[in-house]
Amino acid sequence: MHHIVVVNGPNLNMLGSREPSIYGAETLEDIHKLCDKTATSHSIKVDFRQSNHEGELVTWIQEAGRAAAGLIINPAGFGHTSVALMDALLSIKIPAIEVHLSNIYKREEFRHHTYTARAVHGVISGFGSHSYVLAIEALSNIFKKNA
Ligand code: CA2
Repeated sequence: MHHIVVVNGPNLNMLGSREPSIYGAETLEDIHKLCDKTATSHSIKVDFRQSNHEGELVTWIQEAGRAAAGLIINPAGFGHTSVALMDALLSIKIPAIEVHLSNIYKREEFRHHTYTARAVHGVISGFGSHSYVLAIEALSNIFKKNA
């Protein structure tokens, strides 16, 4: 069984409480459950995490690089600002996929660029919680190809 880490960045713990028109009505716990269900159907085990602290996110990316088969990251606001998260992602060899709930290219211009996108296999943006489902499926395909 492959083991993946799903890392969620700042403010995503607030999902479901505000801005449902942009981010949907689901809570982060709902997304956690959806990831567990999707991963199980692909024989993948998920370690699902959220932090508001950049350094903690860097540590989790490094740990995933040592211990997991793949990484999914919603860097949230840090994607647009953090060279440190980009460097952490560049330092790991496992496939990593960046996800966003909203379509960042349809929103304010400052959201169109993420540093993290330079360091990941691919980016999935704009499908709400289904972005996470698509990312798990993409990792599953990569694992099968590399088997
Ligand atoms: O669309 C996404 O997933 C984002 O990563 C979400 C980030 C935003 O900064 C990115 O540009 C796109 C924001 C996450 C904060 O979500 C909240 C949800 C409810 C209430 C407050 C914040």
